[in-house]
Amino acid sequence: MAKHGPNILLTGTPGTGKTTLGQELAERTGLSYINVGDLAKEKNLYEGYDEEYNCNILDEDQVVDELEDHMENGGRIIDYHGCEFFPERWFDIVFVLRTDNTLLYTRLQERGYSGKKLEDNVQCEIFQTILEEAKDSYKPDIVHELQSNTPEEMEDNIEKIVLWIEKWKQDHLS
Ligand code: DAT
Repeated sequence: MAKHGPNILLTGTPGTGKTTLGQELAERTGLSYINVGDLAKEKNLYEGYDEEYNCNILDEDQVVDELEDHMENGGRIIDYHGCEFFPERWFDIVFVLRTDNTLLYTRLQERGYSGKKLEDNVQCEIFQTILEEAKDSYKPDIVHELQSNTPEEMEDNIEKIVLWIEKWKQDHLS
């Protein structure tokens, strides 16, 4: 069955703006936005509990099973702070959001992160962990790094991706 739209992965360290970007893109293009963290919570897709970080451990296989039909239909925007466990074939394009360390630190503090959780997430950004993971998991020509420091950059990213989606639809659906 042909896809009715492209599948897009938005990834990056928590706090870089994936949710804001994904929801706005969905509103402007009609694609469906799926937040993997929320999906896991809603359907209880966990395989245990991490005592150190006080959070549930995602059951990656169950998440993949749950998303498979969505991805086959196409037109999905997936938001998650990791990317190596999704099948490579799912995505037409991958965006890795990046934020300056000091800005990110403040955003995550405002979200209520502190201590080790805050430090580890900022370090994840400093070491470009998710960018490297994306480059290792997908063809380099579909992985794009996006700066997400200011509202202007957010708007610029939205506009560029909306144009990319329109072009994809022209090339594949007409
Ligand atoms: P994520 O889904 O990656 O965790 P988010 O969309 O929830 O991130 O954004 C975290 C906070 O940062 C939220 O208050 C919105 C703000 N934010 C995100 N991207 C931004 C940007 N480019 N400029 C200014 N603020 C931004």
